[in-house]
Amino acid sequence: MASAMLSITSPSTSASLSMHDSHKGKPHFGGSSLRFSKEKGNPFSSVRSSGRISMSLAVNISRFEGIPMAPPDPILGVSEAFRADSNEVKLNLGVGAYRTEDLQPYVLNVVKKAENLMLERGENKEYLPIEGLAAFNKATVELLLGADNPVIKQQRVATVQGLSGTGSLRLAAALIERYFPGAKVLISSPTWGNHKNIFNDARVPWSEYRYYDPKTVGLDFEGMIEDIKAAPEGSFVLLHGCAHNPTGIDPTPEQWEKIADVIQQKNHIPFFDVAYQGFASGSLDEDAASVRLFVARGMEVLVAQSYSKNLGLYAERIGAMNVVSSSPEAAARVKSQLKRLARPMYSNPPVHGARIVANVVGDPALFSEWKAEMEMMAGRIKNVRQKLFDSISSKDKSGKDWSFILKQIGMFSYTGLNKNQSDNMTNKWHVYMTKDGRISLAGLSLAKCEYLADAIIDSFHNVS
Ligand code: PLA
Repeated sequence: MASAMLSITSPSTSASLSMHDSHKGKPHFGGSSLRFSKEKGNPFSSVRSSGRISMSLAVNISRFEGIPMAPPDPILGVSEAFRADSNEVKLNLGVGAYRTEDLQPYVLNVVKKAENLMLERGENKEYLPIEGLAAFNKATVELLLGADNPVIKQQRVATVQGLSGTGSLRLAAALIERYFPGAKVLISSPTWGNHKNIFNDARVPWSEYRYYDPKTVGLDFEGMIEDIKAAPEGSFVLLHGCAHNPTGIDPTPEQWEKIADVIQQKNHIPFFDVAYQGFASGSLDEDAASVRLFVARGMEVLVAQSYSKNLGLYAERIGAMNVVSSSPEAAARVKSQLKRLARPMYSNPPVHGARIVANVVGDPALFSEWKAEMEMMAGRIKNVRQKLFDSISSKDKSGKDWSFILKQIGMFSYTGLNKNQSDNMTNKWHVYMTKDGRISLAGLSLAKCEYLADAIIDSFHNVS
């Protein structure tokens, strides 16, 4: 609430007035309403002279009065609303965060083992170099491209540790803004909601290419190719490496080849967001096939990586930005600029998650244990996907085809529910989800599938 202290002095009077509401009872002097002088250093205190009355105005209205309330985040805001709901049946299918069958958060065993190793070694807490932990950077690029990929041996990849997927994308956006002024980033329609925020904040122009076809509940491949072709030469094309968020629909290997053809023809630069490697299919290699295909063609490629999902390191903020370049010299220059951009933003990245990744990937026993745990997580999601489909198909007598649920991959299902229907899911059924109709199957258990099926059927048929 605004409040202001007003003191008025004259040879004969001295008065003090306090205002607690900027709308009601606002005093007017000589017909002019209370205004703040912008010329003075402090815009909220002014001294005015009016005839023989001199007014000294000390106003303790907040300096942040002009800052409006921001809307809740469309994804993370869902978790806030979920926490505020006291109903026991509530279900959080908003954010993509893996839960066990008991709907509890899960810390991977390999992560605990890696942390024990770190304790035993008594690692210190010194600053990392700006580019991050060397052992992590080596491990992460090898995991992405395959350890024997020639571009690694030829030192053609600039890899810097980033603040998970988001921070890595943001760093690359800053590089684009600085060295490719005016270049556009093409993003899929729809895409992960934060992509637009990232490029907006970095002042990088973007436009959308067609991706999802609601009629087929599948990929609009023709539209995608047309839009990529029509974009100005040398645009960046943002692609989801696997498990497209939010649709769960990926191009086939043949389609990836055609996408690479057009991108090459148009001299575009592919920019991959790899947030789910190993989490979509259960195989690290299979989920990196799209990126490797582009790299094998000799193309220059940007790749942001995240370990939030595949190693469950959400809060550790560990990921990387990789720029595959056509020469080791170009890679060295790009890396130097990524470091230069990172230094004033966050100086250097956090060490804990980087050590976990380096320990897990660098130790053959832990590495194979990780792969088994990843398969287990991906498998649990596939099981609830199947059970949800079975439950909906047997309960819904309308004849609607729900088989799209089984065609989607990764942790999400794009249900096709509109905003009103999604609101009904939350308001009536206490199922928390994003308003675009996306549900995170990683937050669902087999036991809750029937309940969710009832909620979806009700929302779909009874709400328009
Ligand atoms: N890229 C994509 C495609 C993502 O889906 C996410 C996370 C990220 C990057 C970034 O994750 P990170 O910064 O933790 O590495 N998307 C989540 C979470 C899982 C979120 O919105 O932040 C989602 O629910 O969509």
